Amino acid sequence: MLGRRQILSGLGTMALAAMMPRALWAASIKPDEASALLVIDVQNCFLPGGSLAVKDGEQVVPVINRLAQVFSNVVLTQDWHTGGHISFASTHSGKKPFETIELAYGKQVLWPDHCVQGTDGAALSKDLSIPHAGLVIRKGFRKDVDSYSAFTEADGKTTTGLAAYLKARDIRNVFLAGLATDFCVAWSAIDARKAGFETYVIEDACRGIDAQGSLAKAWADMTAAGVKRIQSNEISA
Ligand code: VGL
Ligand code: ZN
Repeated sequence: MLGRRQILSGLGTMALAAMMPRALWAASIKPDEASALLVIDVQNCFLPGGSLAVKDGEQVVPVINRLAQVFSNVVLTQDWHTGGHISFASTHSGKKPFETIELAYGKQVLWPDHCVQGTDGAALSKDLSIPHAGLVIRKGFRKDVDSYSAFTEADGKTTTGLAAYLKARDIRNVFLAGLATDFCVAWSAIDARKAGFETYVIEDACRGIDAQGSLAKAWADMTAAGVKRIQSNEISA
Protein backbone atom coordinates (compact mmCIF):
# COMPACT_ATOMS: atom_id res chain seq x y z
CA MET A 1 0.00 0.00 0.00
CA LEU A 2 1.18 3.48 -0.77
CA GLY A 3 1.43 5.70 2.30
CA ARG A 4 0.06 9.23 2.36
CA ARG A 5 3.58 10.64 2.19
CA GLN A 6 4.44 8.61 -0.93
CA ILE A 7 1.22 9.62 -2.68
CA LEU A 8 1.84 13.27 -1.88
CA SER A 9 5.43 13.12 -3.03
CA GLY A 10 4.34 11.30 -6.20
CA LEU A 11 1.86 14.06 -6.91
CA GLY A 12 4.62 16.56 -6.24
CA THR A 13 6.84 14.93 -8.87
CA MET A 14 4.03 14.98 -11.39
CA ALA A 15 3.31 18.63 -10.72
CA LEU A 16 7.00 19.39 -11.07
CA ALA A 17 7.20 17.45 -14.34
CA ALA A 18 4.27 19.44 -15.71
CA MET A 19 6.01 22.70 -14.85
CA MET A 20 9.54 21.88 -15.99
CA PRO A 21 10.68 22.99 -19.43
CA ARG A 22 10.77 19.87 -21.59
CA ALA A 23 14.50 20.10 -22.26
CA LEU A 24 15.29 19.52 -18.58
CA TRP A 25 13.32 16.28 -18.50
CA ALA A 26 14.25 15.16 -21.96
CA ALA A 27 17.79 13.87 -21.57
CA SER A 28 16.90 10.33 -20.63
CA ILE A 29 18.33 8.02 -23.27
CA LYS A 30 21.92 6.92 -22.87
CA PRO A 31 23.28 4.93 -25.82
CA ASP A 32 25.28 1.90 -24.69
CA GLU A 33 27.44 -0.78 -26.34
CA ALA A 34 24.23 -2.41 -27.64
CA SER A 35 23.24 0.81 -29.45
CA ALA A 36 24.17 1.96 -32.95
CA LEU A 37 23.60 5.22 -34.79
CA LEU A 38 22.67 4.78 -38.45
CA VAL A 39 23.45 7.91 -40.47
CA ILE A 40 21.38 7.68 -43.62
CA ASP A 41 22.50 9.16 -46.96
CA VAL A 42 24.11 12.46 -45.91
CA GLN A 43 25.42 12.85 -49.45
CA ASN A 44 25.99 15.84 -51.70
CA CYS A 45 23.05 14.98 -54.01
CA PHE A 46 20.63 15.41 -51.09
CA LEU A 47 22.22 18.66 -49.85
CA PRO A 48 21.86 22.23 -51.19
CA GLY A 49 22.97 22.37 -54.82
CA GLY A 50 22.48 18.62 -55.23
CA SER A 51 20.29 17.01 -57.87
CA LEU A 52 17.75 15.77 -55.31
CA ALA A 53 18.31 18.39 -52.62
CA VAL A 54 16.21 17.92 -49.49
CA LYS A 55 14.95 21.22 -48.07
CA ASP A 56 17.15 22.31 -45.12
CA GLY A 57 19.09 19.05 -45.46
CA GLU A 58 22.34 20.73 -44.41
CA GLN A 59 20.83 21.45 -40.99
CA VAL A 60 21.11 17.80 -39.99
CA VAL A 61 24.91 17.78 -40.24
CA PRO A 62 25.85 19.59 -37.00
CA VAL A 63 23.13 17.70 -35.10
CA ILE A 64 24.45 14.36 -36.39
CA ASN A 65 28.09 15.28 -35.70
CA ARG A 66 27.14 16.04 -32.09
CA LEU A 67 25.04 12.89 -31.68
CA ALA A 68 27.73 10.66 -33.17
CA GLN A 69 30.04 11.55 -30.29
CA VAL A 70 27.87 9.64 -27.83
CA PHE A 71 27.73 6.47 -29.93
CA SER A 72 30.63 4.03 -30.07
CA ASN A 73 28.87 2.19 -32.92
CA VAL A 74 28.11 4.26 -36.02
CA VAL A 75 27.14 3.03 -39.49
CA LEU A 76 26.91 5.38 -42.46
CA THR A 77 24.86 4.63 -45.56
CA GLN A 78 25.38 5.77 -49.11
CA ASP A 79 22.77 5.69 -51.89
CA TRP A 80 24.88 4.26 -54.72
CA HIS A 81 23.16 3.92 -58.08
CA THR A 82 24.38 2.84 -61.48
CA GLY A 83 24.02 5.23 -64.39
CA GLY A 84 20.65 4.63 -66.06
CA HIS A 85 19.26 3.28 -62.79
CA ILE A 86 15.66 2.04 -62.81
CA SER A 87 14.70 4.67 -60.20
CA PHE A 88 15.70 7.55 -62.47
CA ALA A 89 12.94 9.28 -64.48
CA SER A 90 15.48 9.77 -67.29
CA THR A 91 15.64 5.99 -67.74
CA HIS A 92 11.95 5.82 -68.73
CA SER A 93 10.91 7.66 -71.88
CA GLY A 94 8.16 10.21 -71.33
CA LYS A 95 8.48 10.09 -67.52
CA LYS A 96 9.24 13.02 -65.27
CA PRO A 97 10.74 13.12 -61.77
CA PHE A 98 8.24 12.43 -58.95
CA GLU A 99 5.90 10.47 -61.23
CA THR A 100 5.48 6.81 -60.32
CA ILE A 101 5.58 3.57 -62.30
CA GLU A 102 4.69 -0.04 -61.53
CA LEU A 103 7.64 -2.39 -61.48
CA ALA A 104 7.75 -6.13 -60.83
CA TYR A 105 8.44 -5.39 -57.12
CA GLY A 106 5.75 -2.71 -56.78
CA LYS A 107 5.31 1.03 -57.09
CA GLN A 108 8.47 3.03 -57.79
CA VAL A 109 8.74 6.81 -57.46
CA LEU A 110 10.93 8.19 -60.25
CA TRP A 111 13.66 10.59 -59.23
CA PRO A 112 16.07 12.99 -60.88
CA ASP A 113 19.39 11.26 -61.58
CA HIS A 114 21.20 11.15 -58.22
CA CYS A 115 23.98 9.41 -56.32
CA VAL A 116 25.64 7.81 -59.32
CA GLN A 117 28.49 5.54 -58.18
CA GLY A 118 31.81 7.33 -57.90
CA THR A 119 30.50 10.83 -58.67
CA ASP A 120 30.91 13.84 -56.41
CA GLY A 121 27.13 13.89 -55.88
CA ALA A 122 27.33 10.42 -54.36
CA ALA A 123 30.10 11.39 -51.94
CA LEU A 124 29.31 11.76 -48.25
CA SER A 125 29.16 15.38 -47.12
CA LYS A 126 32.64 16.69 -46.34
CA ASP A 127 31.10 18.41 -43.30
CA LEU A 128 30.26 15.11 -41.63
CA SER A 129 32.75 14.53 -38.89
CA ILE A 130 32.46 10.91 -37.74
CA PRO A 131 35.92 9.37 -38.09
CA HIS A 132 35.00 6.50 -35.74
CA ALA A 133 32.19 5.19 -38.01
CA GLY A 134 32.82 1.45 -38.36
CA LEU A 135 30.94 0.68 -41.57
CA VAL A 136 29.73 2.42 -44.71
CA ILE A 137 26.97 0.45 -46.35
CA ARG A 138 26.05 1.13 -49.96
CA LYS A 139 22.62 0.42 -51.35
CA GLY A 140 20.67 0.66 -54.59
CA PHE A 141 23.75 -0.42 -56.56
CA ARG A 142 21.91 -2.92 -58.76
CA LYS A 143 20.57 -1.29 -61.93
CA ASP A 144 17.11 -2.85 -61.82
CA VAL A 145 16.30 -2.64 -58.10
CA ASP A 146 16.06 0.42 -55.87
CA SER A 147 16.83 0.31 -52.15
CA TYR A 148 15.59 3.07 -49.87
CA SER A 149 16.19 0.75 -46.95
CA ALA A 150 19.64 0.15 -45.51
CA PHE A 151 18.50 -3.40 -44.65
CA THR A 152 16.50 -4.84 -47.56
CA GLU A 153 16.30 -3.86 -51.22
CA ALA A 154 13.01 -2.79 -52.80
CA ASP A 155 12.36 -6.32 -54.08
CA GLY A 156 11.55 -7.05 -50.44
CA LYS A 157 13.95 -9.99 -50.21
CA THR A 158 17.56 -9.12 -51.07
CA THR A 159 19.41 -8.26 -47.88
CA THR A 160 22.24 -5.75 -47.63
CA GLY A 161 23.68 -7.77 -44.76
CA LEU A 162 23.24 -4.92 -42.28
CA ALA A 163 20.95 -6.75 -39.84
CA ALA A 164 23.38 -9.67 -39.65
CA TYR A 165 26.30 -7.28 -39.12
CA LEU A 166 24.54 -5.47 -36.28
CA LYS A 167 23.43 -8.74 -34.64
CA ALA A 168 26.94 -10.19 -34.91
CA ARG A 169 28.08 -7.14 -32.93
CA ASP A 170 25.34 -7.61 -30.29
CA ILE A 171 23.51 -4.43 -31.26
CA ARG A 172 19.90 -4.37 -30.10
CA ASN A 173 19.03 -0.66 -30.34
CA VAL A 174 19.15 1.27 -33.60
CA PHE A 175 18.94 5.07 -33.77
CA LEU A 176 18.38 6.71 -37.15
CA ALA A 177 19.29 10.14 -38.48
CA GLY A 178 19.82 11.62 -41.94
CA LEU A 179 18.04 12.05 -45.25
CA ALA A 180 15.34 11.74 -46.22
CA THR A 181 12.93 11.17 -43.31
CA ASP A 182 10.09 9.94 -45.52
CA PHE A 183 12.10 7.65 -47.81
CA CYS A 184 15.43 6.15 -46.82
CA VAL A 185 15.14 6.90 -43.10
CA ALA A 186 11.55 5.61 -42.83
CA TRP A 187 12.14 2.45 -44.87
CA SER A 188 15.30 1.70 -42.91
CA ALA A 189 13.52 2.26 -39.58
CA ILE A 190 10.60 0.00 -40.50
CA ASP A 191 13.01 -2.73 -41.65
CA ALA A 192 15.01 -2.33 -38.44
CA ARG A 193 11.79 -3.12 -36.52
CA LYS A 194 11.11 -6.11 -38.80
CA ALA A 195 14.61 -7.38 -37.99
CA GLY A 196 13.80 -7.14 -34.28
CA PHE A 197 15.72 -4.02 -33.22
CA GLU A 198 14.43 -1.41 -30.78
CA THR A 199 14.24 1.49 -33.20
CA TYR A 200 14.37 5.24 -32.65
CA VAL A 201 14.16 7.97 -35.30
CA ILE A 202 15.73 11.23 -34.14
CA GLU A 203 13.36 13.70 -35.76
CA ASP A 204 15.45 16.88 -35.63
CA ALA A 205 18.44 14.97 -37.04
CA CYS A 206 16.43 14.21 -40.21
CA ARG A 207 14.75 16.20 -42.99
CA GLY A 208 12.09 15.00 -45.42
CA ILE A 209 11.29 15.34 -49.12
CA ASP A 210 7.52 15.47 -48.44
CA ALA A 211 6.20 14.69 -51.93
CA GLN A 212 2.39 14.41 -51.92
CA GLY A 213 1.97 13.88 -48.20
CA SER A 214 4.80 11.37 -47.94
CA LEU A 215 6.17 12.79 -44.68
CA ALA A 216 2.95 12.41 -42.65
CA LYS A 217 2.40 8.95 -44.14
CA ALA A 218 5.94 7.90 -43.28
CA TRP A 219 5.50 8.92 -39.62
CA ALA A 220 2.18 7.06 -39.46
CA ASP A 221 3.77 3.94 -40.96
CA MET A 222 6.76 4.18 -38.63
CA THR A 223 4.56 4.62 -35.55
CA ALA A 224 2.42 1.65 -36.59
CA ALA A 225 5.61 -0.43 -36.91
CA GLY A 226 6.64 0.45 -33.35
CA VAL A 227 9.35 2.97 -34.24
CA LYS A 228 9.92 5.53 -31.49
CA ARG A 229 10.04 9.22 -32.50
CA ILE A 230 12.52 11.17 -30.39
CA GLN A 231 14.46 14.46 -30.43
CA SER A 232 18.23 14.81 -30.22
CA ASN A 233 18.05 16.50 -26.79
CA GLU A 234 16.66 13.27 -25.34
CA ILE A 235 20.02 11.57 -25.96
CA SER A 236 22.99 12.15 -23.73
CA ALA A 237 26.22 10.46 -22.81
C1 VGL B 1 16.41 8.72 -51.18
C2 VGL B 1 14.97 9.07 -52.92
C3 VGL B 1 15.78 8.35 -53.78
C4 VGL B 1 16.74 8.94 -49.75
C5 VGL B 1 17.24 7.98 -52.03
O1 VGL B 1 17.93 8.90 -49.38
O2 VGL B 1 15.79 9.17 -48.97
N1 VGL B 1 15.29 9.24 -51.64
N2 VGL B 1 16.91 7.82 -53.31
ZN1 ZN C 1 18.22 6.81 -54.64
